[in-house]
Amino acid sequence: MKRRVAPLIPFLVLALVIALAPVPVMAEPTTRHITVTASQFAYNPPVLRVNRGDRIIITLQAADVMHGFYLDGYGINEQVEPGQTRRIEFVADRTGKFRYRCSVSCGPLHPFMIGELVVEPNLTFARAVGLMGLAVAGTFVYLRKNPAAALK
Ligand SMILES: [Cu+2]
Repeated sequence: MKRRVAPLIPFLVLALVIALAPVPVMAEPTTRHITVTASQFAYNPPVLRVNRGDRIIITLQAADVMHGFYLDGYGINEQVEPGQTRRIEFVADRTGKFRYRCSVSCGPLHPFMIGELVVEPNLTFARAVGLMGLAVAGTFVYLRKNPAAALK
């Protein structure tokens, strides 16, 4: 019995490591309400950090003149007049860095009006995939070393 279980020990140790590794960010998908203020010639905040799978609700407002919000990779292009707000809603389903830029010619430095959306991978999901892969590999190794077990 002892000898049969021995080849599984490395898998058990790895599984523990994956399951217990500290998570640097909250990985549960949530709804995030973010207010983005556009003014000549920047966005506040300039960088939005979210997790993959999050539902993002941006309230866009313009502080001075009319501005736009064009988000690369997500096909979002909205405009907002000063004094008004524009609601932008999407699910951050792609990991990576995406620029958002002004799509309304708002002044001489308009081309430099750029912000960045950072979508971090969902670590809970990565962890689940890792554990599943380990379980499959462990079963495979166990059955290779103990062909009799497969017949029982
Ligand atoms: Cu602008």
